[in-house]
Amino acid sequence: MLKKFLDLGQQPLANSYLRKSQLKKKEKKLKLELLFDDKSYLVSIKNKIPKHQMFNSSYPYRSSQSKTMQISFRKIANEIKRRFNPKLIVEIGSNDGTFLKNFSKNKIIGIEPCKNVAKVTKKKGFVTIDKYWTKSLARSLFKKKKVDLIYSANTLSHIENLNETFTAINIALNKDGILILEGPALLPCLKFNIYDQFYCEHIYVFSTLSLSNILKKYKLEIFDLQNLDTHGGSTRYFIKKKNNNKIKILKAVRREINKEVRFGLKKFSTYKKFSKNIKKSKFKLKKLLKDLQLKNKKVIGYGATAKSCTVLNYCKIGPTLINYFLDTTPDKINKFLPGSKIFIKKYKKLNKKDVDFVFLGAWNFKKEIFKKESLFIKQGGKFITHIPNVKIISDKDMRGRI
Ligand code: DWN
Repeated sequence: MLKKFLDLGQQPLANSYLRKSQLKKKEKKLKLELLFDDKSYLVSIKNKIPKHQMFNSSYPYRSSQSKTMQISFRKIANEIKRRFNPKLIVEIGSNDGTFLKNFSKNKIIGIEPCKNVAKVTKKKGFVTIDKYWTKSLARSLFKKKKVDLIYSANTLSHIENLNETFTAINIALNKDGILILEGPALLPCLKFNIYDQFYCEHIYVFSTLSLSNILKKYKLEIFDLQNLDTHGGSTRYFIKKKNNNKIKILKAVRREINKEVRFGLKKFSTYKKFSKNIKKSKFKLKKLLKDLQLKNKKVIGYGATAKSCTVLNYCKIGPTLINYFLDTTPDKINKFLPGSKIFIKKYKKLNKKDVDFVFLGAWNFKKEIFKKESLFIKQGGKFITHIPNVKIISDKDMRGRI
């Protein structure tokens, strides 16, 4: 049975950044309500936006905009070569090629439906299919020549039709093939109050429990997994076909499921507790920003993320509390964040003479950001975060202890 545990209010489409000419226009919104299925343990959002309204030829997100992701993708690419030595790889959701660029062009095919992003890897000479991953696409590409390994990062959460996705994966993958899925993990979200992983694009946030239940239907099973720091806490799943007995299931899988059960991922009360924490977080963040405003402190945002769209609209934070955001992404600069209509400026190094406090919209990259902004920190500049709790980050925190 589906049980609602959190209502994050009316939310605009998280990656629909506004031009100045659009500020007066009505924005498309959805009521962002989180659901828990007490049978499959799957967490999802109730109201879904058609995929072509989100993933189209003006999609702004680029995975290459963070060194953390570049390093993470390079590491897994090297592990794949070492551990599996695949002849043919498919990446579902190849974005601007931060993962696929680690392979020779004749070994990998990118599937990227956002045409503006697919163009980036096509221009670099990589085979890139700018279509959604479907059964018919899998049949047309891989009916004869099967694939040794399918990799997909931060994509499965975005795809509503899981039946289509996994049926297509089974069509494409050869019998000893490996599927590697990674994405934001539910356990850290619940543990560290990461409510901003939920927005229109993230239809699901998976746990090992819920993903295992889904995979069973497609005769697939997890044989290994790794927990990653990326995106505030992700899990990377190594998956095989059930009838592939050449690979044994490692203890890490059972250990992770036990951890999730111990934390209470099977119990609705866990989600109700999370919901209470988020309501407190909303109150505290608004109060902190209002106090700083009363003291005439200058507060800006850093990283105009899809996640920050959820926070700003849930907490009703606008330009009077956060003056503007800095971001490195070309397609976001000189636009406005959806809903809050906070302006996004081209990134430039932080300096205490311009600003007193910086709200971390990209808190998931805080270590990378603190390294980049060491001068601002030395000048006494301060960062604000809401994860895991609302606070002004102290120097002690920034000395890598967080
Ligand atoms: O799942 C998704 C993840 C992978 O990326 C997509 N649905 C959409 C998107 O979510 P996000 O926007 O919350 O992702 P990021 O990777 O947390 O976004 C980081 C943002 O911060 C980018 O706009 C780039 C920017 N940034 C910056 O301006 N300076 C990032 C870093 C590290 C920096 O130093």
